[in-house]
Amino acid sequence: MAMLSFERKYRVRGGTLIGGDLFDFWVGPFYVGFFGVTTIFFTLLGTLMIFYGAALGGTWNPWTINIAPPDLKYGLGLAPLKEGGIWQIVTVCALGAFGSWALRQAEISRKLGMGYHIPVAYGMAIFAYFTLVVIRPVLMGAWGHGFPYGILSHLDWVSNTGYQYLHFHYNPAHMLAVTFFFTTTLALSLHGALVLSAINPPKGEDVKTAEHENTFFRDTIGYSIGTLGIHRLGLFLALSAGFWSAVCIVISGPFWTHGWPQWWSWWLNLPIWN
Ligand code: UQ2
Repeated sequence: MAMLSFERKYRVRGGTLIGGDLFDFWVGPFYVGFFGVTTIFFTLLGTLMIFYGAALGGTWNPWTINIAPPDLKYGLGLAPLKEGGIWQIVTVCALGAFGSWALRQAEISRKLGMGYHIPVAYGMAIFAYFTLVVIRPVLMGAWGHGFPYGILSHLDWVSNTGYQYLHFHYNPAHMLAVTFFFTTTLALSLHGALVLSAINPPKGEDVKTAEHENTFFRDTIGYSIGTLGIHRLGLFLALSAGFWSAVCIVISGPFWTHGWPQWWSWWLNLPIWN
């Protein structure tokens, strides 16, 4: 990408969290920074370990490649490389890369004098992954409770883990997470459709304004949340989906060991039915 005339204004020095101006430069369109370097380091090492694990696994079929966590007998200790140790290194690299990426987003936000909404939002996705591969395995006493890295194998893990609790859709936090995921798609489809309908008219017609957008929703449902409000709502819905996903898996095992349908016996046991 060519150096644009306005780039000079936005390519400002400083705002780094660590390393001063050591890596405070751009390569082509990309900001580097200390955390750009650590992102590349963890990504390369993690990817190499995945290829090493795949080479040991006896298949190069992308669907069936599997990097499995250690056996439960290794508890919270380090496992030999070929018995889950690769999974442990890949997990450390993944968290190192995701964390570095979030901090790089924070540095760029500081440079531009923006809020930290983007790293905070991305942090919710990291938190959900961290819950799956660190918080829950630690609470349950073994790294073997983490999920395997593979396209089909992680699906099998989700299915098996769900059936361990008989019917995962009775998990109240899972219900909340699913509801937030669906509501996110509803809000984004409303928003995307509304914006395109207003600002992408047929050739020769005028672009419509935010007043048209407000009026559409006031006419249809008597309420418009507004052009800023829809983005606040969208961020809230999406973050809530990630948050309740993390909650619904971390309570399964560490805080509830029966089937999820049984959890609802509190309802059947209410004294009001007497
Ligand atoms: C809106 C608005 C936008 C929008 C959308 C709405 C002008 C461009 C989509 C309408 C959204 C409402 C009424 C909230 C719906 C609630 C849920 C939980 C989906 O008013 O302002 O800005 O994009």
